[in-house]
Amino acid sequence: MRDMPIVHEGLAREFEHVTQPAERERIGETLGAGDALMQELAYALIVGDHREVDRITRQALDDGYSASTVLDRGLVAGMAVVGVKFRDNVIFVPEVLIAARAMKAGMVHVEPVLSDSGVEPVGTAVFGTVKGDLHDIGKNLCIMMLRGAGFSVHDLGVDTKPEEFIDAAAEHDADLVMMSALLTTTMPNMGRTISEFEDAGLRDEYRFMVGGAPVTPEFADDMGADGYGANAIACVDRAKELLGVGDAARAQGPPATPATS
Ligand code: B12
Repeated sequence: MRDMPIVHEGLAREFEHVTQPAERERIGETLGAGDALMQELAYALIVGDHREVDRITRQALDDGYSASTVLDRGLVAGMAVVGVKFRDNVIFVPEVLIAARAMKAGMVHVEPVLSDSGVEPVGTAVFGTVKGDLHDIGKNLCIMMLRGAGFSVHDLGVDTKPEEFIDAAAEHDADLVMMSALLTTTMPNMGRTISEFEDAGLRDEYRFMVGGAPVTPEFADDMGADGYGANAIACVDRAKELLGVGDAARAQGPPATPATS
């Protein structure tokens, strides 16, 4: 195991909560790859200081940091530590909500940079977090990246029922129906949604993509999805593959999300 240097004192203390060797290596590497400013950003996110996240993200983008660096080494890396602390009962829902609010304070500044692809839409997607599930950070990241790659994406929000996917896909004449789930209890709702399209005789009208931390490629296959992606980059790549869109439209994107549980 090899930890990279974490120079920010507060962040180093927070990192002590990450005790599993594989997680220490993966998350430590991402945090350590960030410079002092990125580590300050990750720390501000972990402690839920949305004003600091807002300030540092703006400063970083003004200073010429790429959106993907800010996302990967600051915001997403910080959220990985939050995920570990939550799972290990070091923090609870209120603290996670506060961290999520801080995440959004940063994403607001990253979004216009990622979404500004300047190309004609290469495809249309409807994208929602499935019924019963309120997690939307990963979905929002994927949407930013898809828009940055030239897709027109209609955000259906969270707790999206199968009939809402069906209605939105028809309304927007979508090519892709994209679903996110973060809970093992809501993952099956992705398969149920596909079944409802099937029952309505609409299965072959669209391509279905699924993702979210607990989703595996095998699970995606089993439920009859056409595509799966482990992170926002894979989401864009697979979406382009499914629609036969070339690499030319590819925009800059953040590296993979460090999984934390
Ligand atoms: C933030 C968070 C919350 C916040 C959500 C705020 C928000 N606006 O999203 C709040 C506090 C609301 C919350 C609530 C709960 N949560 Co929660 N939460 C998390 C946490 C810490 C981080 C999730 C996150 O944002 N990750 C960062 C993003 C960037 O990653 P991501 O979502 O995985 O997305 C990436 C990929 O998966 C992929 N992707 C995502 N979607 C899609 C879709 C497609 C099509 C593709 C291709 C790719 C793709 O690309 C994304 C970008 O790279 C996770 C821990 C974790 N490690 O996941 C727990 C976690 C998901 N939560 C958990 C739990 C238990 C809950 C609660 C039940 C807690 C409770 N007791 O009430 C509730 C459920 C509420 C509900 N009904 O949904 C558990 C789930 C356990 C399980 N096995 O099901 C986790 C794993 C924590 C844990 N280890 O215990 N949570």
